[in-house]
Amino acid sequence: MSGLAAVAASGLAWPAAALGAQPRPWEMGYQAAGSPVMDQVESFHGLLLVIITAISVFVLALLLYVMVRFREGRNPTPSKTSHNTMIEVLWTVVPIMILVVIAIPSFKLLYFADRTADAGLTIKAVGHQWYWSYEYPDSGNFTFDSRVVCRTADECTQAAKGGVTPLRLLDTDQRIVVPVNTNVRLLVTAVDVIHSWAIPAFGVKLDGVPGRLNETWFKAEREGVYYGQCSELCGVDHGFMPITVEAVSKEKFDAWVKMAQEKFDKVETPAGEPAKGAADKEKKADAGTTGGKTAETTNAVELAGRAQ
Ligand SMILES: [Cu+2]
Repeated sequence: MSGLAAVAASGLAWPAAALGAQPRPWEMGYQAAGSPVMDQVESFHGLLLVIITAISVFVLALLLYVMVRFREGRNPTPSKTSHNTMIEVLWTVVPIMILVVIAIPSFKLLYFADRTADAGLTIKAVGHQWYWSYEYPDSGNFTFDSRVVCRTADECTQAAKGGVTPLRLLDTDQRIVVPVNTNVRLLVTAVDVIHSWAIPAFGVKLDGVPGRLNETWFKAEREGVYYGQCSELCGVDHGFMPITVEAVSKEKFDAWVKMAQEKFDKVETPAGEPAKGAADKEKKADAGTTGGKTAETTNAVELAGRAQ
């Protein structure tokens, strides 16, 4: 594939997510972190795991000791003691100290994940029943829809391109493309019901609430494809509105933006009135005319899926 063709295909084809992150069968831990927030989520998780394990082992040991040492056979006349100042102070102060130890990194992480001061790019994600649309307000203000490619193993096999089969329920017909190692400000909203934009490897899970604009950020630390799904029950096709982010080099991203500015529609609706534009889009989508080729093929896939 020539360089230019590779650029044109970015966000469209489905090569394996070599360096990105995707769920794997029987995975027990997290997907490999791909953003600084997720790095911190992981280390916070590590701290909590140590604390809760220590507490559980300590309580279990106490229980076992009491069951053996103070059983009726060994301790026929129980003590009538009802107060012990020392131990009461201890079981008040020690848990407070544990909570403080947890609270400090917890609040640090909350504020760290909340927003970034220096964003190199802004993306707005809009949840719809049942797909996501995206806007790039500071890259030419274009917008596109992103729909699930295949719902069943058969559909995925049929949708294979160049010997690569798209991931079931995870790949989209149009990926979000971002430059690698760049802070991306992510704005999330919705037009109908509450959705939630989530990419596990970025440590991002943010509700899209109609009439509100929520903010968070991520920085893809390596090139590749990152997968996520809508994470708020939003209706019958909740499980069929995946999120796919492709992180590419800055040069590739600039070339993609140029292509995207020509290919995709401009955002027409003024800020603060997402519902109207979305309603028009829905009508167009029903007629099978939105967004040219990709929307048509996906609509066909969607209809096939519904018919089952
Ligand atoms: Cu949803």
